[in-house]
Amino acid sequence: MTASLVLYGSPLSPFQRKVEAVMALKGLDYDCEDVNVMGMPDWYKAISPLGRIPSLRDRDIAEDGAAGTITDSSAICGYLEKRQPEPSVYPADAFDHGRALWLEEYADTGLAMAGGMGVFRPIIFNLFQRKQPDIETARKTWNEKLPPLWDYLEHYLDGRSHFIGDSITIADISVAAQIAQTEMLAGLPDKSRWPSLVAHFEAMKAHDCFQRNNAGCDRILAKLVPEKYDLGA
Ligand SMILES: N[C@@H](CCC(=O)N[C@@H](CS)C(=O)NCC(=O)O)C(=O)O
Repeated sequence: MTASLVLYGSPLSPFQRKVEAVMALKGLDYDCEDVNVMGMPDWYKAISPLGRIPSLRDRDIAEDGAAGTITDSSAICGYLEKRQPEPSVYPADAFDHGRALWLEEYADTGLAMAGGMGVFRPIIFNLFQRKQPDIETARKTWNEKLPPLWDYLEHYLDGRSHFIGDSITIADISVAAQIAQTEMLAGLPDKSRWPSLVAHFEAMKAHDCFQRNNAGCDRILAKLVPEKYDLGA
């Protein structure tokens, strides 16, 4: 039986990971359809004019074409929250809501630019093209660009299990979705320097809401990256 919701993208996208976690947390069933980011088909460009994954289709709205679709992980998660309000992933308190949106943005831009463009792409995109992984760029990013980003999150958490309140919000999901992007290739930041962040990520990665995406990534990476890279200085 087909699900009402279809996610177009790839499990390896941290933005798809974020959306999958929100859908899983809300108990929403969904189908996945892969879209190749290195050669996007025209039918997909019509849905995502900026040429990005993921996009969501709600088959209850429309079965084909651009109708019934929403692109951009933040827009999709905002839609899902209205479509299936419980459990909520956005805090009810106005100020906390704003803070959650900020951390989502911090993850989607700060962590994504450094970890995605500076570690994930130089390794994986090269491997997909049967080239040597660009370890020098990845190592420089890991040692110079990522530590200040992790520092901010470590201070924000300050020993707590969640970024805001005591249940999972879009902030926890967005940060973990991006940390996963580097963890799958190079492991975790040093636990002695970033203990709260590492504990937070380990708990989030083990949570039910990430399991389907974890399995999807493992399937793709099993042959491509049999061992993690050591990017430490
Ligand atoms: N703001 C977008 C960002 C999505 C994004 O950058 N996706 C990447 C893959 S992880 C992509 O589609 N890149 C294609 C490209 O840059 O050509 C979101 O939240 O969904």
